[in-house]
Amino acid sequence: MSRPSEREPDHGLAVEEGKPRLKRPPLYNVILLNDDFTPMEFVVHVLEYFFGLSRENSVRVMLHVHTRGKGVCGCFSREIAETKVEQVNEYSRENNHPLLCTMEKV
Ligand code: TYC
Repeated sequence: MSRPSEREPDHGLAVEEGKPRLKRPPLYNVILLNDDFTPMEFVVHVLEYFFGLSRENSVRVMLHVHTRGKGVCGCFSREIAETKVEQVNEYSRENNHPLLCTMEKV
């Protein structure tokens, strides 16, 4: 509650301040999907180039996707996740690979 002051007299009214209702923006996992045709080396390169993963982590994520069907490349705000998905899908298309990237709310 704000206190009365000489500049802002309260005229005897007790006024409760509203709670600051700030919510953190939702986060999205960017997901890579497995397919039978994209070369493993291309997937590793995508993970290094677009997601800044080390070679070691890129190989780990690629093998996870290869064996489990899908895997998380990173976690971002909606706008950043959308941009990564578009960039990866466009890059894969340009290189004639069927690799697909998508996103899921965390
Ligand atoms: N399954 C692919 C192969 O055997 C490799 C691969 C891994 C493709 C991950 C896509 O997201 C992917 N060449």
